[in-house]
Amino acid sequence: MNKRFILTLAATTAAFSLVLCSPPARAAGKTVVVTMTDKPPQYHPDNLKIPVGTTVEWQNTAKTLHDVTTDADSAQNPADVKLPPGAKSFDSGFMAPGATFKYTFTVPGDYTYVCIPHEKDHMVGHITVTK
Ligand SMILES: [Cu+2]
Repeated sequence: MNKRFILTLAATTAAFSLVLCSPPARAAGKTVVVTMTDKPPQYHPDNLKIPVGTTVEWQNTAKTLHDVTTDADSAQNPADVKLPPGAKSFDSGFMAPGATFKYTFTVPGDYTYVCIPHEKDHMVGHITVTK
């Protein structure tokens, strides 16, 4: 085998690995970004309408901890979060500045999520997932 062949083989293998290792969500739907800020503590945008199969990536672009939860047991007020029937709750855990969290929405309906450290400051987001 000559050097050029080996390089071509390596490049082809790398390209195949990228294709094979991509999460299925990528292939199924788009990714929409929601950023998080400190002053005031908010999600941007705080209202989204997305088709089922879309992945939302939250990015903590702020300087303090934030999170994303639809878990009624974690919320200070369980009524602050909402899930459609059949959907499982999700929780990013505390996200340090620069951290990201992804979730792919597979169940249509209305979601309301909160940031636990800023729930009292009304750091709330809504997502409507359409069929
Ligand atoms: Cu927050």
